Amino acid sequence: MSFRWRRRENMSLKFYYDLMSQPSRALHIILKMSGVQFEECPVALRKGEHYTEEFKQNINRFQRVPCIIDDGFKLAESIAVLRYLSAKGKIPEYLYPKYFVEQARVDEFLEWQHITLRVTCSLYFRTIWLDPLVTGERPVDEKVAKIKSQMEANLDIVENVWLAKTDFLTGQRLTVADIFAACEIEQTRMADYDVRIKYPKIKAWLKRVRAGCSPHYDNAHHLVYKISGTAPHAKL
Ligand SMILES: N[C@@H](CCC(=O)N[C@@H](CS)C(=O)NCC(=O)O)C(=O)O
Repeated sequence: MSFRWRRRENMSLKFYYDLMSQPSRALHIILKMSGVQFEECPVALRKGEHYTEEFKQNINRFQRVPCIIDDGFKLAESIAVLRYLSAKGKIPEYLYPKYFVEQARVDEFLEWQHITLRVTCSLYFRTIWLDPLVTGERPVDEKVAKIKSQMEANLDIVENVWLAKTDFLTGQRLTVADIFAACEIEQTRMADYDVRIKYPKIKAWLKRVRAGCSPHYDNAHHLVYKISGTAPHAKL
């Protein structure tokens, strides 16, 4: 195992992440807000560090981030990590409720977002920003239009359903649902998409989420802000 990932063997929770990854940022913010002691193990996806045999064998067999190793227990999938840490009493109840009815509402969002908001926002980001960077080729206009409309169909649902009556996605208080969603939506900044223009409720909600997670939100997003050329306050 590389020296970088072996620095502090005595720290029982190791968190592997890349701040360019949406679920990595969400978990990073949640861990910081929860006051969990953990070893920071950054993984540079752009350098392919997750494709090494070492990463596959010793860290995550799926070769993705985020993931953790807790006292030798390896776990991938951001939502599984969240639930595991919550079951261990590491996540405060206000972020991930323990009462089953309230928890079910947050879970409803976490289950909904995977193949809706997450898939379409990340596809937009990949098509407009990542793929052209890798291939040197401009995306086809028709493809961009289609992907944008698929993404906006889900942003419409966030605006008109999840945020229809409440300040946050699952009620009047910030939970992990808001943090996961905001990190997905922020990713589109790097592809020059400004969600705030068309979606006033999302715009106001993002402001609330950022304030509620301060200073961890900006710390986790510093790369996103830098790449997108928008200062954290820009257009907010
Ligand atoms: N469902 C997973 C998604 C993990 C995922 O897609 N991670 C991406 C970064 S956002 C990754 O590691 N990609 C590396 C690759 O596909 O090569 C989760 O929520 O943790």
